[in-house]
Formats: sequence, C-alpha cells, structure tokens
Amino acid sequence: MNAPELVACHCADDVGTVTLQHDERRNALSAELVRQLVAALAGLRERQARAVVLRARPGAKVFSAGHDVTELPLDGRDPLGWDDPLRHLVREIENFPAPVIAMVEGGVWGGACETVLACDLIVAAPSATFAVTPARLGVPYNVSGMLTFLNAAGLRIVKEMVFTARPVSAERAERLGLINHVVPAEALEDFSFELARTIAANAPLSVAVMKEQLRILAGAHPMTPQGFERVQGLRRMVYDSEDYREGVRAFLEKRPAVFRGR
Ligand code: YXS
Repeated sequence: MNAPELVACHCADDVGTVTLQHDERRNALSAELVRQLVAALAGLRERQARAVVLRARPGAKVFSAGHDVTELPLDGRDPLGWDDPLRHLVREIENFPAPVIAMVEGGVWGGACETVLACDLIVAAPSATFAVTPARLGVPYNVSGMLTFLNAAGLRIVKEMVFTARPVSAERAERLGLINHVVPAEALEDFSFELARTIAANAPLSVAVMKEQLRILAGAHPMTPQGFERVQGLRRMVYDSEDYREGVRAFLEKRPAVFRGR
C-alpha cells in the first residue's frame, strides 16, 4: 500500500509550490513527510524551478508542529544527528539552487522553526507564530541548527527564543528582522507568488550563485576541533539525561514535563 500523500507539489511558470498536507499530525516533520518533501524538491530541481514556495494548506492553524516527537530516539542516539530527517531537510533547502520562500500561516514549532528560518525568504500572515522548543522537551539542539538561528536573529533574541521556548508573533518577528514580510491573510498568496515570480524573472544562474555564496559565508564560523568535541560531549550528556526522556515521555503522555536537572 502506498504511503499517504503528505506533501503536494506543483510547478507553473518556473515557480514550484510545495504544500504540507498532513493536517491530522499538524504537519509534524516525520521521516515519511520529510522523504516526500525532499522528493518534491528533487523534482523541482529537475524542472529547474527558479523559485519555490513552501506552504501549509490555506488557513492552516499550524504550519508544522516540528520534529515528529514519536520518532525522537530514546536509546542513547543523538536526536539531531547528521542523518536525522530534520537535518537532511534543512540541508536540502539550503542547497536548493533557487530561493525557497516560506509562506506561513499558523504556528511554526521546534524543528519546523529552523526549517522555515533556513528558507531564503519568509512571508507570514498575522496568525503566524515562531517557537523554538528544545528546552520544552529537554532536547540538546545541534550546532548547525543553532547557527541557523544565529543567522536569523541577534544573539539576545535567539537566547530568549531558545531559553523560553515561547512563540514569537509574526508582527514581532518582522520587527526583529526574523522574517521578511507580514501581510494580511487574504493577501498572503498573491504577495508570496508575486515575490516568487519576480525572482523567477531574474537571471537564474546569478540568483543561484548568490544564494550559494551567502550559504557559504553564513556558515563560515570558526570552531576548533576541541570546541566541537566539547559541544558534542555536552549534548550527549543532555540526550542521555533523564530530563530528555521525561520531556519526550511527557509529550507522548500529554502531560506537563517535570524536569529535575539530571
Ligand atoms: O493525539 P493524536 O494522536 O491525535 O495526535 C495529536 C498530536 O500528538 C500530534 N502531534 C504530534 N505528533 C508528533 N510530533 C509532533 N511534534 C506533534 N505535534 C502534534 O498531532 C495530533 C494533533 O495534535 P494536537 O491535538 O496537539 O493539535 P492542536 O491543534 O491542539 O495543537 C497543535 C500544537 C502544534 C500546538 C500541538 O500539537 C503542539 O504543541 N505540538 C508540539 C509542538 C512542539 O513542541 N514541537 C517540537 C517537537 S520536537 C522538535 O521539533 C525538535 C526536536 S526541538 O524540540 O529540539 O526543536
């Protein structure tokens, strides 16, 4: 039996549209949904799409609930290792040879927040909110993920988002430069696709190379081997902790987590 279609993909006038449509799971970034998303991007790369709009269904209350918590490992493996679906998705967006525009309605949670911030442009309806949630679950976010946040907002804003795990409104996100535009919900599609068509009408090679230059420059942060190993050791202490297991279990049991700092 084929897997249900969790992602829809369409391309017209050199602009691709990828729609998340796993509403009953609030578009949680499960391995299967990410597989379909990555396949959609591969198809658009084949078709040489010159811009891509990534969206949920019109009127969505939740753009994406983030990493699929039921797939977070509790056997001592790094929950955000190189081959984790979320890491794979972020790299696919960053490496896609044309701008990806996140068109956001509703809540963006956890790993979905990083996914949206890894997009090249973000246009949001006033209903959009952005929450970075590792602290809510006891998850030790990974280094490249933290760099995605640091490239999207100033250090103090990143600290507030990761320490509180509280959603940031679209209005405040725009004011902080976290997103490009907030537009009324009824204008969101026209605005986003007009932006996409404007990009698609420009020289695709120039746009693609400038995107890649900016990716390389934005990722050019010195970190010594000792520094990286220290971070990985600290992260292992977290994902080996009782608090991490408690955070995941509490989510699955639909109850508040009780963290004891061990
Ligand atoms: O109870 P059923 O079986 O109907 O399933 C419910 C939820 O359990 C499920 N669901 C999820 N399943 C797996 N992973 C998720 N992230 C997830 N989120 C939701 O979807 C069904 C409907 O959810 P429900 O009833 O809660 O919907 P709602 O409309 O009342 O509330 C929507 C949300 C998004 C506010 C709520 O579902 C929620 O708070 N979800 C979790 C948001 C979150 O904390 N995401 C972070 C995931 S962990 C992650 O991304 C990274 C590892 S990290 O944390 O490091 O950033």
